[in-house]
Amino acid sequence: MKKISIIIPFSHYIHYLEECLDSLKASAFQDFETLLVVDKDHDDIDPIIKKYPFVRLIQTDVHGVAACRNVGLDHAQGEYVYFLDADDYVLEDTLSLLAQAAQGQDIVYGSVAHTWNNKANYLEKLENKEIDPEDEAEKEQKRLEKIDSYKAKNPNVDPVQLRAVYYLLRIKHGIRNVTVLGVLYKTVFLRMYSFKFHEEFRYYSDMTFLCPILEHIQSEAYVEQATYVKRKHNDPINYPALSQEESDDRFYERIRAIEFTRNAITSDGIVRYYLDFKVVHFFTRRMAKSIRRSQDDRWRNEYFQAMIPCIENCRPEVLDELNHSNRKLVQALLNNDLNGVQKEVRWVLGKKKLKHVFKNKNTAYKLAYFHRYLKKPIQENVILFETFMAKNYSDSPKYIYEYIAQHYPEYECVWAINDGAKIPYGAKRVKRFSFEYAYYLAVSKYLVFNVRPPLWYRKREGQVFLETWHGTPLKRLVFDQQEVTSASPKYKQQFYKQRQDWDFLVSANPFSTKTFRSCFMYEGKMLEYGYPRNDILYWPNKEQIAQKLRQKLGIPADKKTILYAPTWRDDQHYGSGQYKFELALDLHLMQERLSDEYVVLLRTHHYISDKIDVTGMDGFVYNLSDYDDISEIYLISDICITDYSSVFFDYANLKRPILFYTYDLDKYKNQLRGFYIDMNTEVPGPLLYTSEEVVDAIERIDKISAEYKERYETFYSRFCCYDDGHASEHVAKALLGKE
Ligand code: C2G
Repeated sequence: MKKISIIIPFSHYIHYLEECLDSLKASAFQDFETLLVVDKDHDDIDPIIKKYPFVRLIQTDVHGVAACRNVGLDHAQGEYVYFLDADDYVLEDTLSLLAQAAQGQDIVYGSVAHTWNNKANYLEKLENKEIDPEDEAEKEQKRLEKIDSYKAKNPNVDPVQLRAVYYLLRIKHGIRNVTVLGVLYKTVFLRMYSFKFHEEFRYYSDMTFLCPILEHIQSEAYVEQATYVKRKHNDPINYPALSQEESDDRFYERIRAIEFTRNAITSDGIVRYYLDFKVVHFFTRRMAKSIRRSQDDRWRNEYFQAMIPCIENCRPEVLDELNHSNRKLVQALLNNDLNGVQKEVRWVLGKKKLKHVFKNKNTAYKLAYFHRYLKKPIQENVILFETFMAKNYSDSPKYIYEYIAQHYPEYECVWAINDGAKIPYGAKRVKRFSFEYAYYLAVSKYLVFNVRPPLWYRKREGQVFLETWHGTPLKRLVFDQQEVTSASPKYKQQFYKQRQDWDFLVSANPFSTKTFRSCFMYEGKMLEYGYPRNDILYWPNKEQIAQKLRQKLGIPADKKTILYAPTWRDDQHYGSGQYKFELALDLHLMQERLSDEYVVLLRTHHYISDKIDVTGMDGFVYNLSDYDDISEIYLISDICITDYSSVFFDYANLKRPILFYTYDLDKYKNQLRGFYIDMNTEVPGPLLYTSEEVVDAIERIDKISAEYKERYETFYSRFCCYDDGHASEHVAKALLGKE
């Protein structure tokens, strides 16, 4: 007999399942059987299942997680049963830790960690201490205190039950988080009492299984380090987890599942106490807010009515323990006093908001935005521009602006800009996240951005939003990105909403058009004229511009230039929007071998907060990371070295040599992002993996150019085909309706 039967219910999202089964394959403990119970409504698993010969496939004609788990229970032959969801995974030692502790107890449980990431990224975050173990220790301390305080009040409580309830009902989380995951259940114990999931429930069946079990256990063990990793889905639009599904039925199901579970529990002990606690918690913490704020009237009508008997049915001591404000809320509900509930919530939320404003005085401009500026009329001739979160004056918005300023002076142009960049033609300047900024976000008729506006921006009827974006995509973006490691885990959801505001999106080539449609799920108008920021690369006076810039920067007339412009890495950051960059290019070696002929122009991505140390390299390395506009830098660069940055799509317009310093290609491709095109066969230059290779390549740059000539031409006609120096004109006219 195997020690453990692992039951995996499966319906959708095969990529998650693969990672889940991989985690079992990698488990240090292998004395288990894997029952993959396939829902009748399921995705095709044939393409992957052969890769996992250890899996016992059980095809069913049942539907839903509860029913699939029950089928699994019927088939389980192991000494213990362990539920694993097809979108989650275990760590290498999870099962062995549990199995070692399992010496005949009814249940043995570990901890459940929540993440948005796959296993590789989760482990990396753990190693980098981005997942804080101290937080866990604090939680544990609180749990122990609660256990002691309950014991003091109820000296007769069964200590085995008490401990398990505290850990497994996860008091701090709502009803939604009652989970059967992370636990070994002794199979004979389950069979003795015929414990089953109630199949009527889609979202809340876990409590129908777990609560009666907790009431009957006689022995248990807890192994904190045995982690079950529960994965949240970062794409609730295309791949929603059960907890992210929108459903009209969810509220009533919750109430019905609570009632069902209350009836299934026989005694009036600790399990019942905590179930009631959770009901009240749900009402005071979540439902009350929806009653006040939701657009959906059901919260104030039928849901409100349905909650009354549910709370009436709670044990009185649970209500007695509430704080003043929550007691008032519950009392108002029990008196069927909707106004009373709303008044109390308004008061509590108002207090919170005020506290927040006092604490973060610099967010007062948002209040002004919502309460004053959005009520002002839209100004028909005002255009607001912003590039890279107001960090510089550059990219396509700069060139669109300059075209408009020269040809349509009747428009009032406003630039969101944080530093001292010079802006010609007299545009008004506002600092990002200031009262003036909020004002212009609200009243400008036109908005031109190359990244997204702040999340709190609300597009008004009559506003026209032009999204220029900031590069032809090589790295996978948004909905094409499986993992989101750097941005907010809610990135995809937020993006989905924000991209609905775009009236126009700029595309530099047919490839971008196709890719943007898919990665942004964008169906709106595409402006396919090339990149306004690349116009300068075609201007007839580009040589003069280059000469002037070389002089300004003090680059010796007899030296050629090598631009090194790498991108940022999703996994290397200090805090939000602040990325680390460790220079992997050996500048000393370059100086040693190339300085007779070349100088290096170093340019980090705007996300990078590290200042690269170039001391002792004066006259050889020019750090242009703070220079506003990279397009101007292209004009003075004889060779461009990059990695996975979109820089090379633009630079290729100049038809000058490009080298790719891809020292971390595998990680970038397989773990961090993934690419849209094959770097090995489609980019217009060689992939180089060491500084020596880079230097060698520069020394024989003419040969390399000849070698890559054909590939460069194909690349040029595929990606630079729209750029002709007139993109700004076309885009500006489209924006202002002047075509
Ligand atoms: N850039 C720069 N200096 C660098 C890297 C980038 O000035 N060292 C500028 C270039 O204009 C580049 C743009 O920032 O085209 C975007 O940078 P990427 O490195 O491509 O990275 P990211 O900001 O993630 O954008 O579709 C494009 C993607 O969205 C990538």
